Amino acid sequence: EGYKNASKHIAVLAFPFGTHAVPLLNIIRQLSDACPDTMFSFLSTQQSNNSTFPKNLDKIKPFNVWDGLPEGYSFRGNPHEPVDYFLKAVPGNFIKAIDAVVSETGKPIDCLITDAFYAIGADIADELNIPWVAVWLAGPRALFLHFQTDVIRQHVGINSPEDKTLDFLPEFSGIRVTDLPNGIASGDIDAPIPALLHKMGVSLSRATAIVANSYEDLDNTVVNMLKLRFRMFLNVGPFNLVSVSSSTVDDSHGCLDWVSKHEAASVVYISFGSMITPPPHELQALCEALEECEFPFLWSVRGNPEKQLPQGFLERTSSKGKIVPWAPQQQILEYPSVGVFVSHGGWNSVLESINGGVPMICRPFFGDQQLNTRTVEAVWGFGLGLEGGTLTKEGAKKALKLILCSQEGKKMRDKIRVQKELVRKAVKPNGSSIENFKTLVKLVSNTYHQ
Ligand code: U2F
Repeated sequence: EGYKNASKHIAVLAFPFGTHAVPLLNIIRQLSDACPDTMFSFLSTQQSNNSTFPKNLDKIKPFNVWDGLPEGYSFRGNPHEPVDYFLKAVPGNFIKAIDAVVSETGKPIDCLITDAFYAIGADIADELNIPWVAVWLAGPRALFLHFQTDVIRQHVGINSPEDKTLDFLPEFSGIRVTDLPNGIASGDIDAPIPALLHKMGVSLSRATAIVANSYEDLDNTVVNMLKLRFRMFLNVGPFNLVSVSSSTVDDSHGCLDWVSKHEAASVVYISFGSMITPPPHELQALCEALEECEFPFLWSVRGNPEKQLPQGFLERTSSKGKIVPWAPQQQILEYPSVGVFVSHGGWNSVLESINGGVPMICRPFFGDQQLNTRTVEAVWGFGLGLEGGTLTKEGAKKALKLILCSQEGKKMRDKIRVQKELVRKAVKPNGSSIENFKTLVKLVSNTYHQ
């Protein structure tokens, strides 16, 4: 239907895990609003499409690709397992789905937009003779490191025992080899995700444009280094702020009412993102720290809190704490009562903390999270990592008290509020993210099928 009258057809390939598909769809919705004569086909797994698509969108149609899971597969708790299966099905599943979409709609594809993870986008776009726009959903610093993987390996080797810093890369002298995403210079570099990201780093210079979920003023020197190396590097983020049409707030657990009733900078907000639950002894340590410090807290817990948290904790802390299965995080962090965010250091969480002006305590687990943690702590100075990298009772108490009760914590708050002003400016009319978005719209609407 919509396809017949559309003058252009853009295919979007999403990565169906973590917080990738949601911000990608948000920026696509914004793009769709700006390009009303274009149809978008959004390709992801059925599970991802079911949870990502809020309702039937007029000009963005979901298409399901095979998830690669063996028949009868049941999830046993390791979040990496379905990812590895899925990556075995890529690119075959996408190529098949693109063919199906084209024959079903009768519309050839004029432009390919993919999660930057898919270097295969370069080949597909070459074959169809159309532009490839790669969307990088994390920070510029992580992207730069993936792009420089071979250089880093030449300097520090692979799995070398020394703890070197990356001082051979400008702007990275505060970053240690141990802060790198797994698989750049340590771990199993041939595992599916490291192999995918390595290939991405090598192929991104073939992209017509790279669109990043960040803004110009954050890590500006690194951003400028990326601009020099790529054909077009556009910071259009934070996508969740740039795309206003998509903000429907689900506050079914009354979190916003709860945070609104507390004093300025007094509440601890806790969330480890969409995929992670810390191990039991760390949950225990965090609970003990919260009980002893007596700060009010709001905690978004994946799974069953009765089972995961120490016995009696929920009852003992019921007057001080609120535990929910999912929270409107971005809005919560905008309340002045939130004083600190205990996080896993996921990129969206970093952006939302900046948008709220809330200093962070990070307990990273995988991917870019350790890099984000180190950057927050040592480069930007608006948050803390933990001694030894994990949650202990004393470590958590110390970090919470430092941020909520000390002069140093106040300095961190001042620093993150400077970024807060900058991010708000970036997404206002004439702001840098909005101007970059206009460039993207121009690029996408000038494409035609040759
Ligand atoms: C992966 O991200 P995650 O999903 O683990 O973590 P974030 O990037 O921080 O995104 C979490 C999002 O989920 C939202 C929250 C963020 O937008 O506001 N959320 C919520 O609304 N309510 C809740 O109760 C809990 C979370 C990966 F693990 C990271 O390392 C990457 O940086 C990231 C982007 O590539 O993807």
